[in-house]
Amino acid sequence: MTTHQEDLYPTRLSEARERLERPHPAVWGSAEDGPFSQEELDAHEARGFTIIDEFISQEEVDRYSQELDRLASDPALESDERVVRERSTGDVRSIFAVQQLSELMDALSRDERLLDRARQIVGGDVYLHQTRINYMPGFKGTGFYWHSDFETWHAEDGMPIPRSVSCSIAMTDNYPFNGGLMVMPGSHKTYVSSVGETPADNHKASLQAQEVGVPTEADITYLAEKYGIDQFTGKAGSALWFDSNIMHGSGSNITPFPRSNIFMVFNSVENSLQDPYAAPAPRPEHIAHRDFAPLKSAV
Ligand code: 6CS
Ligand code: FE
Repeated sequence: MTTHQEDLYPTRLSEARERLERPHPAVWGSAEDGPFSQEELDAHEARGFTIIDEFISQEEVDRYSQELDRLASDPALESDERVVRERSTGDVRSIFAVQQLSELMDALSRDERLLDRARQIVGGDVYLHQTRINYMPGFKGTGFYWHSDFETWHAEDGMPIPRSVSCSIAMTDNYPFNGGLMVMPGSHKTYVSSVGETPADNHKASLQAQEVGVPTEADITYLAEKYGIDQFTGKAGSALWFDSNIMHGSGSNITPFPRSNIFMVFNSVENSLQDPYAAPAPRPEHIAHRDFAPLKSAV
């Protein structure tokens, strides 16, 4: 485990500090490096996210949805640490490290439609930092309070800088009313430190409901007034590519319509995890992968 040269993104502090204008870009590659055009890359740099409709086919949606159902009902995973359950119902909330549990998910993580875009955005080779299926079941699926993924990955996993990108593929239709993801377009350019130490084993609580590392209401108000709030809606099969530091969250889902997605995080091999910057110990491997070998395309 390597130690830190410097901490450009301090957080989990004993007292509040000024919001920080991010010194790093969101986009590290250029139009020649992959399928995104220069206009698309420029828009991603400005907004911090990119939506691609019909990213995968309906046939793939059907096939992956069956796989999600299989994983969620597999008795062998009943008490597996990769399965996170809803506090109120015990329903499956998320499953982590899905590429370890499913050949279909492993192949998807290496699909060139994902790898080429991830490499283009982070500039060069990538490895999987995290994969997750969020089930957001109907009626009682609970949401995710406002947060920056990078703030957690920096503090608890030791990710040095925000040089990683997430791809969230909708497995069900994302309506405005069934717990769809909200993002603040452009907020990835501002880094918000949080106050409060990270407790030991924080992930055991945070993956059900994050409380440590979330921004203050004043910070959320500032960002919402500065950047606005966009709601990601889209048909099953659409993809949301988003920067690791964009402020996002989702409401709970009381409708009958689940809002499930497959979530894959690609980190630059030049940004591999060090010691946590603000936690007593690194999170377990199934949440923050530490195999930094470049991800190879599925042949
Ligand atoms: O802690 C994490 O790594 C996870 N937490 C949230 C709410 N989003 C990113 C990631 O899946
Ligand atoms: Fe998140």
